[in-house]
Amino acid sequence: MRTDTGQVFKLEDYRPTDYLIPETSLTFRLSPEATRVVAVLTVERRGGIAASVPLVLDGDGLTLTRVAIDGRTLAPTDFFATPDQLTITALPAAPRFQLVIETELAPAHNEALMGLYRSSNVYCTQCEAEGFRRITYFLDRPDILSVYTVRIEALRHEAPLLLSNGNPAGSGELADGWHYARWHDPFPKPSYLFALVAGALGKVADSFVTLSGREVELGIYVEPGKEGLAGYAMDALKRSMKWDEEAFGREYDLDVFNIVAVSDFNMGAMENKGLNIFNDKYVLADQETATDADFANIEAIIAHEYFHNWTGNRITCRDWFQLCLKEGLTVFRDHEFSADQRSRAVKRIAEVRTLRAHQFPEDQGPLAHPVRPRRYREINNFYTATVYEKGSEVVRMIRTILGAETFRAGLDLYFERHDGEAATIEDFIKVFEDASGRDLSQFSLWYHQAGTPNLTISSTHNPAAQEFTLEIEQSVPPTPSESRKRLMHIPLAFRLVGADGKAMAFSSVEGASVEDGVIHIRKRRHMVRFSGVAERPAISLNRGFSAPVTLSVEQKPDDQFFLAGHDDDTFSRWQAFNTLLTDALISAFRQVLGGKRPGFASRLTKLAGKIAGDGTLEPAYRALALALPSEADIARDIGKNIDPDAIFSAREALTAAIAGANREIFSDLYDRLADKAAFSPDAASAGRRALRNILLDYLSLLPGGAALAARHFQSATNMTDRAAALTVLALRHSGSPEAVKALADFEVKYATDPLVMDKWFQIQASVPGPKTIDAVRALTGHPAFSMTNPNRVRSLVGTFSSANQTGFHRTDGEGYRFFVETVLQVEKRNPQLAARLATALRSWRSLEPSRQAKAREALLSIGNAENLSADLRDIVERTLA
Ligand code: 0A1
Ligand code: ZN
Repeated sequence: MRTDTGQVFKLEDYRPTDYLIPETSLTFRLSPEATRVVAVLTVERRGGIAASVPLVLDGDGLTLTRVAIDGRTLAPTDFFATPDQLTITALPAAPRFQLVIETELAPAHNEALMGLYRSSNVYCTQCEAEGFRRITYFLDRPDILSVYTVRIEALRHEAPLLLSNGNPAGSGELADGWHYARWHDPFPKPSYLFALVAGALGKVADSFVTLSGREVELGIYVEPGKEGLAGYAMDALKRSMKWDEEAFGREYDLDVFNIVAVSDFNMGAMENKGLNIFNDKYVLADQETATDADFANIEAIIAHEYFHNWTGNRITCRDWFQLCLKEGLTVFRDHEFSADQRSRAVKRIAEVRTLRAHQFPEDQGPLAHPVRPRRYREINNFYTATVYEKGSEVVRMIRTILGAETFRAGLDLYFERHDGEAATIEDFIKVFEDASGRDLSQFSLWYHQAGTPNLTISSTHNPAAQEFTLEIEQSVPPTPSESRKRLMHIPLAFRLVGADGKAMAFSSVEGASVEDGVIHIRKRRHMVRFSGVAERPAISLNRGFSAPVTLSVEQKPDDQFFLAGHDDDTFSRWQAFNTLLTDALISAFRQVLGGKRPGFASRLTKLAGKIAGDGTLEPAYRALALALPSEADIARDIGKNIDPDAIFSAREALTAAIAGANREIFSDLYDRLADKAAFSPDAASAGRRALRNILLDYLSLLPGGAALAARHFQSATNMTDRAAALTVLALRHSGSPEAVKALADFEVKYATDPLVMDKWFQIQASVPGPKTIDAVRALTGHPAFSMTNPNRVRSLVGTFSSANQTGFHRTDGEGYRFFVETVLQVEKRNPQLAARLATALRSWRSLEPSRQAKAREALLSIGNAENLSADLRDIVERTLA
């Protein structure tokens, strides 16, 4: 484990290296305990650098067995090696030489899942961000682009399949049952994109003909026997390849494209050139084992990794501060893909919900950082919602400002100008400036400044003058180490809506630049005056969520109700209803704190019924509208002095009120939505299931609810319905005979399917209330649970600590004690996973004082543990700062 050195990496310290490595040839002789790696590097000294300047290579826990230059083994005095660095001082005078480095690894003991490791007897690698240095000494940074040739040797019976990046370049038999394969990747790439897989795997094969008529062989490799579960992933891959050609003119460039699913993986998936490695959760699916959400995730992640081939691989990042260059842009691309494959309106709402659930709390808490950070201690901790999701929103805003056509011209220029390079955010912004002739310098603050901007907006109407005025004020709250903020350029899409629900015209506007329905806010305060507005309009703001900001709007409830029923922008219509729900929940929370029973306006609860039954709206949209803001959403909007129990009661009360007010509509619709057709994972069918399942959630609160959910569970013909019913039983009817039976039946049925058991762990970890901690503790001893598998840990421990507000924040601090124990236990093997778990307490300062004190104590006790990894120390110290 890499312990913390306390070193802080700074953007301004970036310097190009003195040496380059244009060619890398690697030979692996694979064995679980002692794998030999021979790296033959062509090293080039840059012009102007003296031969006396040593070559300093990165390592991480390496065992060096030999170093040679130009065929001569170096003497111990010619170099200095530690497990974490190799410094060679005796270098040839010639500007180009061949360096051979031999190392020995024990993949079977690599539990951090970085570098070369074993997952269920399969050798695999993970090199982003700095895992390559756990394989060999190298200039392990993304601006060192090298052409790789790889030879893999293994015992044929142990590893019949040998894969690496690029195209196959030969294979054959060796003595004693060994065999080998060679791979060559003609595209220069950074070391973080290197990959190797070797083992016994099942294959699903297909092919794809590119726009220019080249045939690409496609392979998806899975655990033998699971080939039948890879069909959806293959279909998603082919659709992604086609879409990238049509939407962005990007064609695939190698002869093969392979995907391997492994069961031990720290993240979702990895875009290694020509050889994507996936967490098997995001490959394997059928109706029996995967939910509609799983299908949608698989489609999105397959697309995301594939799209990286251009945005990340062909054009990579100069340094890790530029991570959003590949991630923000690639998330934007996968969002667009899913929007085109599914429903754009529904997709946008789902994206915004995710952003608010994950990125807003990050931006509003101690871990806030700019989309392009300027410093880090541990880069693994910067694969964040800010870099990914906010990064994508920033790209979306560029498109909003430039218009779709100019945006596309800018991207074309980006591919043309920077193909084969390691680029920066400045390069990225420049192509859009050049393509549009606009100055994006103020806009670029979105990359450099942390925090979620807020817009305070009020309006006045002067009927005599036929003038409607919006007073808009922007503010960006202070964030760690950025107390003073500069004014941002915020593109705010809007519409004035008349009583007939249609857009109201205006004759002129002054006070801000307004183009194509977008107000460009650039100053602290704008008075935006619309002339020729006879009647007072309702105002639809931040349409389509044009900017990732919070709004404080003085809006009359009547207008909000009107927009919730009439806004023609589906996102804003959803938003209007969601705001009404949030406002009601916040006042209910206050009532609960004041010892009162919360009450709700009947026009609100009735509107829920109206939306549910509105056949003009897509079922998936209706399901999203009926999903109340989560407890965490409510806590975030309240902001301080959070009592999770009071939030829970308020939310329960509103759910019951909506169910009670709409009994007949809901139950009638629930019956009508029963699917009689054969299962299909398409968006429309999934939408109908989503609506029916949320109706079940409401109906389960009415008399006979547990029995209804039990019937739903038993008659389910797919995992979406089965898991939804189990959730309702476990969460709403915890401890009931129906819940106990369903949980037991599920466990028996899926005991040998780890990915399905994850759902079982997850559901039980979500049960609200003080007793859940005991169940979670007990489940850590379940035979299907393992502290070494990231998916298992996230399902049980991760769900409990980041998605169970009442259980985790139990008043006596027991949830936090469990959290400290498990984080420290996980950290010993897998620091990256532990650091992610530890972010569950990032919003500790918004808790009420007693919980806050206990949460702080928990963080301090992690911080005081000995030999803490760089990953965990970084998170804990920033959270406490
Ligand atoms: N680049 C991947 C994410 C990723 C990052 C780090 C990893 O290992 C520590 C693995 C994957 C993506 O964006 O999909
Ligand atoms: Zn990515």
